[in-house]
This record gives sequence, C-alpha cells and structure tokens, in this order.
Amino acid sequence: MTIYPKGFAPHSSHWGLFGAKWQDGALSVLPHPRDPDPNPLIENLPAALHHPVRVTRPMIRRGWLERGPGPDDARTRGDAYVAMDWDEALDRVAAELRRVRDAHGPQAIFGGSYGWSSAGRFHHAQSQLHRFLNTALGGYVRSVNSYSAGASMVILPHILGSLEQVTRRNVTWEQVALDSEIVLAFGGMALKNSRVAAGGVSQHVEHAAMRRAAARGCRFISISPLRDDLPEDIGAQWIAPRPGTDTALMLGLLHTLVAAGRHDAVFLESHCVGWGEFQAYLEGRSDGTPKSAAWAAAICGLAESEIVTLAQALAGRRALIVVAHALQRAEHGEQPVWMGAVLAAALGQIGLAGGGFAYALGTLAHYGRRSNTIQVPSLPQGSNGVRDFIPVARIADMLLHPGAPFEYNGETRRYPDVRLAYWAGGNPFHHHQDLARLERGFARLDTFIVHESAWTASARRADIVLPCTLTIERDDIGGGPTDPLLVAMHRALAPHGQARDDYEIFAALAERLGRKAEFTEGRSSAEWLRHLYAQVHAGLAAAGAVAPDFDAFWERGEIEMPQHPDDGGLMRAFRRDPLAHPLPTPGGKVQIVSARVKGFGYADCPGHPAWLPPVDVPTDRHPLYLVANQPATRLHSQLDFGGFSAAAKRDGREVVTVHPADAAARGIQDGDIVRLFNDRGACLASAHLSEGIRAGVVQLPTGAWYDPQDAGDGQVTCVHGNPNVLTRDHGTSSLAQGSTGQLTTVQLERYAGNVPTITVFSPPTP
Ligand SMILES: Nc1nc2c(c(=O)[nH]1)N[C@H]1C(S)=C(S)[C@@H](COP(=O)(O)OP(=O)(O)OC[C@H]3O[C@@H](n4cnc5c(=O)[nH]c(N)nc54)[C@H](O)[C@@H]3O)O[C@H]1N2
Ligand SMILES: Nc1nc2c(c(=O)[nH]1)N[C@H]1C(S)=C(S)[C@@H](COP(=O)(O)OP(=O)(O)OC[C@H]3O[C@@H](n4cnc5c(=O)[nH]c(N)nc54)[C@H](O)[C@@H]3O)O[C@H]1N2
Ligand SMILES: [Mo]
Repeated sequence: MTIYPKGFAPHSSHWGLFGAKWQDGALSVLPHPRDPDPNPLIENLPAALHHPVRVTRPMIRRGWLERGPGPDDARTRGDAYVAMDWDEALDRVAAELRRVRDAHGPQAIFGGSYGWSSAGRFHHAQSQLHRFLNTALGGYVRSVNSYSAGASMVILPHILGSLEQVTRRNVTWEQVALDSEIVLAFGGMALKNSRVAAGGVSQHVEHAAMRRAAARGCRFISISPLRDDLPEDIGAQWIAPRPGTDTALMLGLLHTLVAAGRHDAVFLESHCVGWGEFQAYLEGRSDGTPKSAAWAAAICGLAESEIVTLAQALAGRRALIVVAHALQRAEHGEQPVWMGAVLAAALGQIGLAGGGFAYALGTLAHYGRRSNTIQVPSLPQGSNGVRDFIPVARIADMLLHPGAPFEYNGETRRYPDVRLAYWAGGNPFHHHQDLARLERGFARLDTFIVHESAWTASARRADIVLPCTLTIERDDIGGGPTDPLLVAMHRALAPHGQARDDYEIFAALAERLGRKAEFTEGRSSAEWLRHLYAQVHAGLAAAGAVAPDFDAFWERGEIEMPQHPDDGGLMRAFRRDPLAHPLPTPGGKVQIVSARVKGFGYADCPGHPAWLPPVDVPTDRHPLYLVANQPATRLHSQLDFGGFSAAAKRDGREVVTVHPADAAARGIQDGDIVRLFNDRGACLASAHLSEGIRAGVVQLPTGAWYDPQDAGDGQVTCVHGNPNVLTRDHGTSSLAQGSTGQLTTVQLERYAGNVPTITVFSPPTP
C-alpha cells in the first residue's frame, strides 16, 4: 500500500474512497491521497460508529409478538421493542417466511428493497436479499427503475437508448474542459451531488473540469430555483424560472431558434424521426398555440427577452444541454428529458465532443467519466420465479390497493397482494413521498422485516429488526463501472454490539429453510471475495492488463481497471454514420416523435414532448413551491446522526431556505423555527433567509430522520424537518410511474408553539 499514508486502511463508500486510521484509540477518516476534491461526507462516519442509535441486538415489535402477524396500525405508531437472542429471532423470521410462502406463495413477499446500501460488491444488501429470496423461497415481487431516474429510465429507450447507453461513454468532463463553449444546465450541476457515486469514486474531477472550461471561455448557465446549483467561481449565470416549467422554457428557446432559422435542419432530417410533426406543434399549427418566447415567458415567470437572449447565445456554438435527474422527479417528468434531447438535436450538437445532450451530467459522480472495459464483480442473483413487479415508487399504491390495475409503459398490470415486505439496504420511510400515506400502506402488511445498522424510520416501523454491520466493519471489494480503481475494502473495526453481516444473516436463515447450500454455494464471505475477484483477474489477464492475484490486490489496497478511450461512444458513432451505427430506438434515430409512445394513448405522455400543465401548482392555501432536493451534508438519510450532518443543522433541526420577501410577508426572521404544511402533513425546520432562491420557492432537503409527533394542535408534525411528509405520492405519468418527490406546494408560518424535542436519535423504548 505504497501510496497510502501510514496506518491507512483503504475502504470505499458511495461518497468516495477513503482510509480509516486509528490513533489514540479513535478512528479518523482520511480521503484517498489522489482525490483532488475530497468529499466531506466521509466525516459522518467516526461519530456514527458507536452512536447510541445503532441497533445492537435483534429486536421484535411488542405488538407483533403479542398478537402475531397481521395488519396492525400500531406498526407505524411507535410501538415498543423486545430484545431477542439471535437464534430465537432467526427461528421466528424463518418460520414467518415459510408461513407466508406456504399460504400465499412467493408472490406475497415484496423484496424490492430499494435503496443505497453500502458500496461493496459482495455485501451489497439488495443483492444479498434478492439472492436469498430466489434461492431459499423461490422468488419475490420486485421493483423496477429507481427514485433517481424513474421517468428517464422509461422514456430514454423510446427516444435515444437506455439510460446506461445514454449516460455512459457520451460527453465526459474531459470534453467539457476542452471543447464545450456553452453549457446550459437545467437543474444545474451542483457539486454537492457529484460528490456521490454508487460503488464509490476515487477522484472528484467535476469542479476542476468546470474551472478549466471557464478559464478557456466556456459559459455555464444554470436553470434552477437555487443559485448554488453551479459553483460561483466559474462565473456561472443563474436563471431561475418557476419550478416545473423547464419544458415550456425549452420550447420557447427552440421556437426562437426556428423562427430565426438558427436550427440545424440538415441534422433534423438525417438523424431524427418526426421533426415535421413536432414543428407543427412548436409553431402552433396543430394546437393553435405557438410555443414562442412570449408564451414561455408567461409560464416560466421570466422576461421574454431573457429567453430570446439565451436562444441567441446557444446558436452556432458548441452547446451542451444538461438535464438533472431532479427535473424528471416531478409531474410529467418524462417531458423535460425528451425535450432536452430534442433541443440538443435541433441545435445539431448530438455526438459532437463537448456538445449535445448529457442527461444527468453532474448529478452523480459516475456520469461524465470514461468507462471500464471490465465489469466490476457482482453477486449472482439466482432466478426469480415471480413475474409480478411494480415501478419502484408505486409501493404505497401496491400496499393500499392489492389487485388494482395500473398503467406502465404501454401495459395494464395489476398490483400483487403482498403480505410480507423484507428490506435490507434501503429506507422507504426516507425515500418515499407522503409518509402518512405510506404508513397506512405498511400497516396493512402481515409482517415487515428490516436489516439495519441504526434505528432509522423504517426500522422503527418494522416488526423484526435484525442488526447489521456498517461497511467499515467488514471486508469487501469496492468498484463502479466508471471508476478506474477497484478497491480492497479493509475492515477497520469489529461489529458494533451483536451486529452481523447481511450475508451471515441470510446464510443462517437459508439453513433454517433447508436451502443453505443453494444460498452459500459452500463459501464463507472471505471465500466469496476471492471467488468474485477471480472474475476480475480473468478479465484483466484477458485484456493484457496488470493482473495481481487476490493476496497481492488485498495487500496493495487497489488496482487500476482498464478504460475505454474518451471517444464519445454510441452518440459520436451515430452522428458520423447513422446507417452503420443506428441508435437503439425503433427508428434507429433520435425519436422526436415516438409512434410507440403515441400508440399507448396516454394523455399524460403523448407521442412527442409537450408542455403539459401540472396539477400541483401554488394556490391561495399553499402559495409556495417546495423544492425537496438532495441534502449537501449526507447521502439521503444515511448517517444523519454523524458529525457532518449534525453540524449543519440548527437547533438540531433541518434548515429550510426562504427568500427574504417570502419571510418578511410572514414575519419570519433568520433562525426562526417555522412550520411548513399542506393537506398531507406538516414539519418544522429552521429558517435560513437567502437571496439565492427564487421568490415564491422554499427549499428543504431530504434526509432529516422522520420524527412525527403530535405538536399539540391535533395534527401530526415531523418536528425534525423531513419534507416527505409534504410531498405528493403520484406517478410522473402512465408511461413511467416515476417518483414526483422533488416538487410540491406548501404554506409556511412562524412556529409559535413550544418546540418539541427530537426523539429519533435515541433507540425506541423497550
Ligand atoms: N422528496 C424527495 N424524496 C426523495 C428524493 C428527492 O429528491 N425528494 N430523492 C430520491 C432518491 S433519488 C433516492 S436514490 C432515494 C434514496 O433512498 P434510500 O437509498 O432508501 O436512502 P438511504 O438513506 O441511502 O437509505 C439506505 C439505507 O440502507 C442502510 N444500509 C447501508 N448499508 C447497508 C448494509 O450494508 N446493509 C443493510 N442491511 N443496510 C444498509 C442505511 O443505513 C440506510 O438506512 O430517496 C428518494 N427520495
Ligand atoms: N450530497 C449528496 N449528493 C447526492 C445525493 C445525496 O443524497 N447527497 N444523492 C445522489 C442521488 S441518489 C441522486 S439520484 C442524485 C440526484 O440528483 P438530482 O435529483 O438532480 O439532485 P437534487 O439535488 O435533488 O436536484 C438538483 C437541483 O435541481 C433543482 N431543481 C429542482 N426542481 C427544479 C425544476 O423544476 N427545474 C429546474 N430547472 N431545476 C430544479 C434544484 O435546485 C436542485 O438543487 O444526487 C446524488 N448526489
Ligand atoms: Mo437517487
């Protein structure tokens, strides 16, 4: 481990590679020595290791013990928990799994278990759970797509190619640094977000690439309700339209370009399908409404001249259109993704170095990188005997309406009748919208089982909580498809309390179900690491790359993975020769019109991108937009009890950003505790006044642990500041059914009552 400082035990997390180091009995974390811009989120770890809110023993909810499995409102009302020995707890879990499987079949078990479990390839909790349910019980109801990209994962294959194909080997940060002349980023490219990558990231390159581009004269323009979605030091211009109106803005820009003859008619003809039909919509010949700059200005709350000037700036330049995940986590989220691609196509930029459409660039650290030629290893999943699935964000609908039909990507499907949900590596009571509704859904289950390292909101609503290790308490292999390093993740300390690895827990359950050999294949976890590494070793050797054996890899701490050249991949090849390298779409070209999507007949997702006015807009009762975006100080809800996350709160509460004009109208001062509310719920937060937000918009990040209390007014209020008590649980459209958690509407007031104590950082009562 020559490049590491003394005593550095390498490890990997979604927020970066780091090393754990012991000094004077205390563990500290150091960033990877070659990371130019380390992520402070690693600072959440040290104080979390032995925090009182960690789960130390198997725990069973008292109501479930006393009354047995079955629908129970007490599940989500803060029931008490009883500690139990591992053997007895595992016996009960195995018996309950067997009961449900025998009585209702594996199609009554929901094992989607969405979430960002740890970065290691072997101990990846969902992979462990899915393998267990497949090998030991015959399968489970799964979920498809993600909260990240629920709409884009479904719309992109209809118009350009899969999310993977569109985001991998396309425009890189290297190209931005060297070639882009103007970057128009819808939703910005917040450095807080690109600090994070699934599987880990060894070098945070985004900020340096932006600075190099800016120094060369590249202009960056952020379209966002928040100023700090692009860093100040690159001279970024900030334009803040009304949230949720990006599609109208893009239409207004394109209308202006077309009116001035500044669009690339040749590219639209040679590389795209359906321009003529779309142009009739754009110019209002098909619906009577020209999508002019003036039309867009009224919808977006911008000046017409701003839109015209922006269109002029784009024309004739190497222009990159970026659309953040955030935009599609909203009503009709498919539209800004589709329209962003159409705008880039009409500018004739798709496939050029540093130009075109870079969906989600800057949203996460794995985008905009070279990709590895060798796959990172993953745990084989076995085969799932159950065909039923849900789009991931339809969880509450499934629980509340078993058997009901739903639309998805051209199919009418039915919600399965689920009796048991098993979660390992995710936190639904963090990630889902309208938490009060989600609670009603979970109350209907027979049994809810969770593996957690800490008493998260989901653990507090589970019937059985099995304590699991943190990543740093076990050995693993870390890596992602676009990071050049594969990491030997060294265990830095022993498990806290009686915590066990997910693998050990599932192996013990599989044994009780008579399926141990099928689940473990006779390997210990140490043997699995060697087994998974052998695949990498073979790949490296075949590629003629340096291929150390496992022990040498482990000793070194990391190895380099070979990468594809920065050649623009699919889009560049398609641009050069659309016949020889067609896009993986029905027409082999950019689908400005999709006959397939049109054929589905969805009013909420027609056959070409369109402005579809949202339902959830400000009213007299709820006059403010709420942007519920990703937190800067943690990854989602993870380690919210860690030092870095805790330090950013005020009076222990999450901070809501409010424009001074909106605050003044309500008699709110900086630092006041405020109450945000709408018809779904209420929460408290500490007000931070800032001119860096569009007036009429408030911003409260996700991730403060859900702490519902009766605040004395009869209504349940999250006293800690979790925005998902307020967000709306409604799919993006019939096409994708993605989450719409990013945006909703609320009212805000100064909180006059006694400020309740936050309770969720102590374990529940026995
Ligand atoms: N309103 C609103 N809601 C949102 C979003 C938004 O923008 N607005 N964003 C959405 C998005 S994009 C996402 S991805 C989701 C994120 O939602 P989640 O991924 O569910 O959130 P996390 O807090 O990362 O939850 C991961 C959980 O896994 C646990 N865990 C970590 N490692 C292990 C392990 O090894 N084993 C086990 N058993 N558990 C482990 C952690 O303790 C943590 O509780 O949230 C979504 N929710
Ligand atoms: N520090 C940190 N980084 C993270 C995560 C984390 O939890 N913490 N989560 C990671 C994950 S899983 C994901 S999926 C990505 C998520 O990536 P995104 O979903 O893109 O991230 P957000 O921060 O939610 O949103 C980005 C910005 O979009 C802007 N925005 C919101 N609504 C609108 C709108 O209607 N129009 C426009 N133009 N802009 C809008 C907001 O100002 C917001 O700051 O982030 C990743 N990065
Ligand atoms: Mo995400």
